[in-house]
Amino acid sequence: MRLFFDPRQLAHAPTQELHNGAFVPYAETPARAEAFCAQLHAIESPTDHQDTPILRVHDAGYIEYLKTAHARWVAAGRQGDVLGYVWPVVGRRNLNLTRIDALAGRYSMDSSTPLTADSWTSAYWSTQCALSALDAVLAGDSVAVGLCRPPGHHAGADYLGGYCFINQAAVAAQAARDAGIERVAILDIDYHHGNGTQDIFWDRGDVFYGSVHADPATDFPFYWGHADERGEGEGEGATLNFPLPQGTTLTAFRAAQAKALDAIARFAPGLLIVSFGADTFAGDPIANFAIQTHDYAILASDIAAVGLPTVIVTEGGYAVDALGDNLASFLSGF
Ligand code: Q9C
Ligand code: ZN
Repeated sequence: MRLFFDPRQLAHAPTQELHNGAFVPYAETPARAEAFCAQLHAIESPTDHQDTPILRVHDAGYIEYLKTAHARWVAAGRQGDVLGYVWPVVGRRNLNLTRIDALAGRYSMDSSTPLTADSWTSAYWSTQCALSALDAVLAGDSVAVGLCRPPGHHAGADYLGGYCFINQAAVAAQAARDAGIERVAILDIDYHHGNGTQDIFWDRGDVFYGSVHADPATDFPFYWGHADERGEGEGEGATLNFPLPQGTTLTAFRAAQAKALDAIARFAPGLLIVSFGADTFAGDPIANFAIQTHDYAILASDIAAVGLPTVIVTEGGYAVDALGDNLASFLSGF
């Protein structure tokens, strides 16, 4: 199984995030990626696919913002990381404003995702890992892994959020479409709903999105991931959500994942992309499911049994000391 990681993914290191009204240490640390790599062998450097596949999914103005926001922040006399504080409420006009604070609201969906001078570089190489894993599978491997950090599934076409800047799963899915695969399915089993991935493919019938996650009535990102969200237009029925209550253990999670996998099998994709988050782990510091380390091998076996060529990208997982074991257990199921 080929695995891809680039040390430039470690550079992005915000110091703090706004959490429940106070600044706390940032949960999405470079140490997470070091924990992935410590357990795994023969990790390869990704191939550089440039910006082109990223711009197939993301808005050009948004990508320009990611590249320049920190320099604009410094030019405005600020210190520390870029963080917005005013958001355009749904329905406000899309004005062509240039002040950094206006842009920070325009291009984000939350206040938990500080942008540093290195965020673009780390997110860029995280994305190249997903694209390199896709290359391996397109060349005939049955499964390959992008060790993606920072993660991606909360990032939409024109917004960052939830520790995510570029949506690796979405970029890989679109690249697979562009390589001639007619239908692509994304299975998202991070603790949180992947609002960005859902938004990007909401009205498309060629990319299926199925997610098992904590009920957004109680958990981030709140405004996405409810069971009645099923896509629209040509995408109607190609989005499926399985929200679960806090405290969920393997049995209920596995049953929900089985429903998502049944729908994926019926969709008959040429490729499966798995957004894997280990924040469903019982010991996760910011989440509330109760999956155990050895459970991940069982969940992965169920996915592998569907028999689709599979690209795995990593999303969340914040119990750093257990993260390497949890990922290794998951990969062992393949
Ligand atoms: N008080 C991923 O797992 N922080 N993102 C919420 C709640 C955002 C998690 C703060 C959690 C995002 C990829
Ligand atoms: Zn998550």
